[in-house]
This record gives sequence, C-alpha cells and structure tokens, in this order.
Amino acid sequence: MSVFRKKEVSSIQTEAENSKYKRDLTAFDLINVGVGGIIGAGIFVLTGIAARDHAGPAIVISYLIAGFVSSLASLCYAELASSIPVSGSAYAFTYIAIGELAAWIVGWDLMLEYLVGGAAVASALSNLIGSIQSNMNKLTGGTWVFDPRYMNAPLIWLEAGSELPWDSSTVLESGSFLLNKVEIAKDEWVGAYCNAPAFILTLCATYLLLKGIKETASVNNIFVITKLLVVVLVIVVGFFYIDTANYTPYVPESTGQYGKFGFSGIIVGATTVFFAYIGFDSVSTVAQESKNPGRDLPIGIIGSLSVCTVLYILVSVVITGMVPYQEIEEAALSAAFEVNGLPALGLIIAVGGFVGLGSVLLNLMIGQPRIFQSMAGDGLFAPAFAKISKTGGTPHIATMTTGIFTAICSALFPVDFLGHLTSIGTLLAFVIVSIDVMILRYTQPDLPRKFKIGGPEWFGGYFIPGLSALCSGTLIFTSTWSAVLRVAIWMALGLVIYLFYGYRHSKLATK
Ligand code: ALA
Repeated sequence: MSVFRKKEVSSIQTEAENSKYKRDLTAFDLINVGVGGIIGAGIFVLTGIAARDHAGPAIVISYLIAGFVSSLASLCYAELASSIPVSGSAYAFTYIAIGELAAWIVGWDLMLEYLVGGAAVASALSNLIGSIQSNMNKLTGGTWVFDPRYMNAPLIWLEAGSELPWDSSTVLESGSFLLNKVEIAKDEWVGAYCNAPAFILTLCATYLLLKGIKETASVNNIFVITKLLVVVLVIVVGFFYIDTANYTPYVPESTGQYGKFGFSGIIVGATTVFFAYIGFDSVSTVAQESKNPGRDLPIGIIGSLSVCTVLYILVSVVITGMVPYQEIEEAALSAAFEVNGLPALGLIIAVGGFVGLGSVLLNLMIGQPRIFQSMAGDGLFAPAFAKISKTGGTPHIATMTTGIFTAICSALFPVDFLGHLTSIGTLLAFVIVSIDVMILRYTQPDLPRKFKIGGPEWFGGYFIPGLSALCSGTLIFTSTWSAVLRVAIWMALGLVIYLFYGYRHSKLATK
C-alpha cells in the first residue's frame, strides 16, 4: 500500500549533501544545543510542583526513573542520527524505517514536543518573572507587583474532583476548561487576560532565530553557561542548608487519590518531571548544520543528557533537603533560597532560571521549523515551509509560523496543560524511534552506523530499543486520561490532513 512507501537512505544522504544550510556547528556547540534544550522549566518550575503535589522527597526517585527512560531513548536517537544525519529527526528516521504514514504521524506528533513544548516553556517564564520580582521586593523592601491579569493564562483545564481555585466549596464533577481567575487583592478574584510576557518573549526569540543559526548558537552558548553556573550554585551552596529531617517521610503516605504520594505519586512525579529531560533529541534536528554529524551528533545527544541527569538528581536531593516538601513553591529553586533567608541568591537563581528557560525556548523553536522544512521538502506540507532564506540561511517561513503559533498558545494556556501535551507527544516519538532502530537493524543491517548501541546484536539492536519503547509507552499511560485523549484527537486531526493533502502531494507519490 502506498502509505507504506519509504524513502531510501541514499536519497536522504543526497538531500543532506545538497542542503542549503550552513555547516557551522561543532561537537561542543551540539552539546550546548542539547543542554540548552534540556535544562529549563522542568527543573526550575515542575520539580517543585511534582515534589509538593505528587512524590514528596521521593521526587529524586521520579527523576531517576524519568532519566532512565530518557537514556534508553537517547541511545536510539544517537544510533539513528549517526546513520541518517538530516534535520528531520524522528520524522526522517521513520520515513526510512517504517514508511510515509508513520513518518507523517511522527512529524505531526513532533509539533507537540517542539511547538507546544515551546509554548509551555514560554508560559513558565512568567513564574520566574514573579520570583525575580518577589526576591527584589525582599531585598529592597519594595511592594511593587506585576498586574497578575497580564501574567496568567485566560484558559485553564481542571480535572474531575478538583476544587475551583477561587471557590474551594465547588468541586468539579467532570474535567473541564474554565475561564481562569487571578487574585488581585485578598479574596478578590478577577478574570485573567493573557500571559503577556510569554507572548512577547516568544516573538523576540522568533526574531533572533530569523537572524541565523550561528547568531543563535552564540547567544545560546552564553545562556547555557549562565544556567549551568546557576544550577551548580544551587547544588554547592544548597548542600550546606540541607536539613536531613526534611527527608522523613521519604515516601509520604498515599492519600488514596491516584498520583498523590506513595508509589503512584512517584510514577506520576516521573511523568511530570520527564518534561525536564526533553530536549536532547533537538540535537538531531540541526544535523545538517553540523560540521561532522556522524561523529558529533551522538556526542551531542548522549553528552548533553548525561550532564543534565547528574545535575537533576543532585538538585532534587538538595531542594527536598532545604525545604519541607509540603512548602516547596512553584519556582522551587529560587524560593528555597528565599525561605532560607538568602534572597540575593534567590534573585540570582531566578534570573539564571529565566535565562535558562530562554535558551530552551530558542532550542525548541530551532527544532520545529527544521521538521516543517523537512516535511515540506517531501511534499507532505505546503512548499513554502521548505524555503530557506538567502540572508539568514534559516527556514524563515517555517520559523515565523512556528513563532506565531507558539506565541498564541503560550499566551492562552497554562504551563501544566501544555507540559502534559508535550510530554505525551515526546514519549510517543520516543516509542516510534525505538521501533525504528529495531526495524532498521533487521531490514538494513549494513547501513553505516558511526554510533551503534553496544553489546551483541540481540541486546543492542533489539533488547535496549524494545525496553525503551516499553518504558516510554508505559509513562504515556501514567499521565492523565484527559491529556492522552487530547493527544489522540490531535493525531486524528493529523491523519485527516495527511489523507487530504500529504498523501496526494508526497514527492514519492508524484515521482
Ligand atoms: N526540558 C525542557 C525544560 O525543562 C523542555 O524546559
């Protein structure tokens, strides 16, 4: 059947050789692209939410679980990126391994990771701005605050059984979208207008991306160094403020509600903080801008994830030791220093977090247009998305479209809503990439692989990728059902678009 038509590796390699991208990025730049894409809203904002609401101090175990799942997937990405070094990432791998329909599904799904993920991160920037402002007020004795109506999403989703934040006597019988309200004075709640900083900062990021990849990489390198220093500062200074009494109980007793403490809390914590690991795969989207992709992509992918995994585990040990888990705030890292009487450090950490989120936003917004560009080049998307600008050497139309959609989503929806969609979308891509590895080991055993998952063939070619698919798939189903359903609806919409557009315009079909 023609929906299973596949691309040849040789055609992909010719495509990469004829690419109009500038090959500027070194192995070091690629590790930075990875770290730039990884450390962000997950560690700075979601750690706090997950520890307080789901896992308690055992959030460290959640980080270990999510890190394990991500490491398995990173090996699969590294193997495929070293043998198919083109910018389409999971989409391109799947086009060769399984065929067009599966590739379209992955490409459409990746919009959740990159475009919706970018919106989640942009939306979390407001939390960091709030933390900067509160630390500043503590230091200066000031009382100035931003108008919360312009700092919050106007739409929220509440699960069945949740209380309305502005009216604790009302418990929702079923999950629902609601118009959000914010507290402007004690017990005075008014409707939120939009997340204005998210909208504006996303448009600024779009402008920078249009200037070109090397310019973006230079800014990114500065951002990455800043956030790494801040994370190390949290670990080193925070270590001296650990009170081991905060580790008891290590796994708080379950409240009886699924995902609230106990074992199920650790698992839901893992699904929540999985967001923190997303981003290493964005290294494979800049394959065509890398000087030596076969060698450097695996270094970038595995190197960046390893650095971040170690840092995350240490940060979560420190933060849960500094503050009793019930009192951890959303901007957890800066707030931990604020409550320990160190507002100056709290301020530095909040500013570092802000910069960190900025770099994640840039990285996710680098990835999406390159996937659009790849899909458009294959005829599955409108041809305008394949154009590369002569001045910046970037896919400018795809970049502008990404920027506008990301900005709108970030202005309208809150971080947890967007974060769940992103995590499920990414996990789905991980499942398919793991399957790609197994299929290609079987169908194309002689494909040159500069990086190969080690061990005997049954282990590296099948056991590790199989385990990776199983673990990522399991994490999908530990998320909320409403989020899984939304992803299913998104994928169904994608299928309809493929049948009416991509199927007919595909270059493979019209050849
Ligand atoms: N891992 C990225 C973050 O935490 C997406 O912001």
